[in-house]
Amino acid sequence: MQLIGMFDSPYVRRVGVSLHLLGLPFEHQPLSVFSTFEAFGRINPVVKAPTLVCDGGEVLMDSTLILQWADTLGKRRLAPAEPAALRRDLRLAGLALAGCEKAVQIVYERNLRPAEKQHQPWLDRVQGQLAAAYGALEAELAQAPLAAETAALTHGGVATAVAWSFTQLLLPGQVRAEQHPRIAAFTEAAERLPAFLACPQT
Ligand SMILES: N[C@@H](CCC(=O)N[C@@H](CS)C(=O)NCC(=O)O)C(=O)O
Repeated sequence: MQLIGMFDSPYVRRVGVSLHLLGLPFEHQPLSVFSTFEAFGRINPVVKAPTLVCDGGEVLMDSTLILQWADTLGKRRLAPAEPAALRRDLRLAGLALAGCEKAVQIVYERNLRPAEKQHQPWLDRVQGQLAAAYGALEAELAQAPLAAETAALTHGGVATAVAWSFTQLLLPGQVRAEQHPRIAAFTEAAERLPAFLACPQT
């Protein structure tokens, strides 16, 4: 299978890290949705990263949907089987993905829209949502910590670490590590694991 997209996207990175954890070999094509739009479009005309080209040629997109399928192929699963554990993991993943989405929206607003067309009320709203997502995620980890161990990682843990690393890299100072010590410490440890090292975001 081929994973299309760059690891500077938290969604692409989430899929790459997860494929490593699942022990599923893949070819990585680091095409950009911006600088190589046309080449990307020849593989997936919707130009969404991540895109996964399956061995049979089918083209999947959206990290959560790709991982739903990949989870059926590996020797292990990253989605917990037990309902209460799954519910919590989905809550963590949902908060982390909201963090990704809001961080991406801020980056796009600042980098893609001309300065005179930027709309501060929209930015204020998105920044509030970003803070809410990470505040709730930190509260979840205060209730029950995540283990940064290869065998223990789930979708929620992978999403938490890639979201935090992405947000810190692209929006330094926007969401402060001192106020989110559990997310920061978990991410620092997760980033040292082989699956994360295999998918560097820079
Ligand atoms: N919900 C999607 C979000 C994917 C996404 O927004 N990817 C960005 C790159 S970070 C993208 O494809 N942007 C180009 C575009 O939307 O035109 C997922 O989980 O995969």
